[in-house]
Amino acid sequence: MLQSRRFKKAGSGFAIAAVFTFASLASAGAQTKWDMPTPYGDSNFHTQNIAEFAQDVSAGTDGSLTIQVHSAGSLFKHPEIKNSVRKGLAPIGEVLISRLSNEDPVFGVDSVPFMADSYDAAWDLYQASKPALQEKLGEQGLQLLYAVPWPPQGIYAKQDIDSIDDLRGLKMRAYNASTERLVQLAGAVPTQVEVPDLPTAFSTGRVEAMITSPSTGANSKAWDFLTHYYDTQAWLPKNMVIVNKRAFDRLSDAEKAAILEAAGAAETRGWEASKAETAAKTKVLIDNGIKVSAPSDVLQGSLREIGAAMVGEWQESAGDDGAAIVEAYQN
Ligand code: PCA
Repeated sequence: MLQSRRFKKAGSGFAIAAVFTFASLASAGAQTKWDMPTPYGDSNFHTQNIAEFAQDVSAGTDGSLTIQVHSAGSLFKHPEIKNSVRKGLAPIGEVLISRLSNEDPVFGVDSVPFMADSYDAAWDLYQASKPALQEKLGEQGLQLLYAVPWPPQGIYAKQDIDSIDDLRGLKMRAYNASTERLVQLAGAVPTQVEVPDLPTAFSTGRVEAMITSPSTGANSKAWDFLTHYYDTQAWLPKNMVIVNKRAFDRLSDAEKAAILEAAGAAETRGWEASKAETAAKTKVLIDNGIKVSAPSDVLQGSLREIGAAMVGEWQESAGDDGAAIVEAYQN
């Protein structure tokens, strides 16, 4: 159990109280330390936002609750983070929501190509899908604290991609079920690779192209192994911070309030940071020699066709939950 009540609540053991002075007893409040696994590296804006969130929690609880962030899959690898929080091995953690779409299509709604391809649309879709998201997490004893999108997703390659045919046969990196499906529908070959493993996967030839954000491209120094970026703005997948409900319920009311307040601030800050990140990291790509361009009309047309097919597939698999989300989104 990584979560530790380091010290028992003051007064819970009278033998200890007997040897403490009154003054030291008053300062010896309950101390809780939470370990927090996250999938992405320290230079990433999501991780930096989480570091600020952790500071806010510590400040807001006068240090009675501290969160230690374990980034880049160092405590639990990305595919294990959700279950580690569910089981209480870690009380809190971050995951890409759509990593969980194999469990339930509701988790994949933000990664269906072109369903919501701007920040405004992504926000509306988040609001429309939040009740279902909270419900699905709740069934697993998990609670949503906040969610923040990645910048819009585009295509990285080592050559010109003028039409979808140029992707045919390429070994393309995938990061969730929907990128895998998109790659398949484009006639390319998907391989799942976590962000911290990207440089190795490219340098050893396991993959030769990918779809991700300017953020992840810049953080992984894409210019070391890729040359082209096409700004297709296909979707904005979100990360979420989740907490184990039992761990949350054990907190004091003041600690609960502090964590919820810090989460609200992190969500607002994160959406703003993501928008700023899009332009900033696209510039980093350009400055390092990546050829950044808009996709050709034919390429974008084919991607939109694939997107439309995937919207259909998603709606079919998501059934009534999906229909409710789409209806709320359209209103
Ligand atoms: N970066 C993450 C998810 C989406 C993104 O922009 C990744 O590439 O895995």
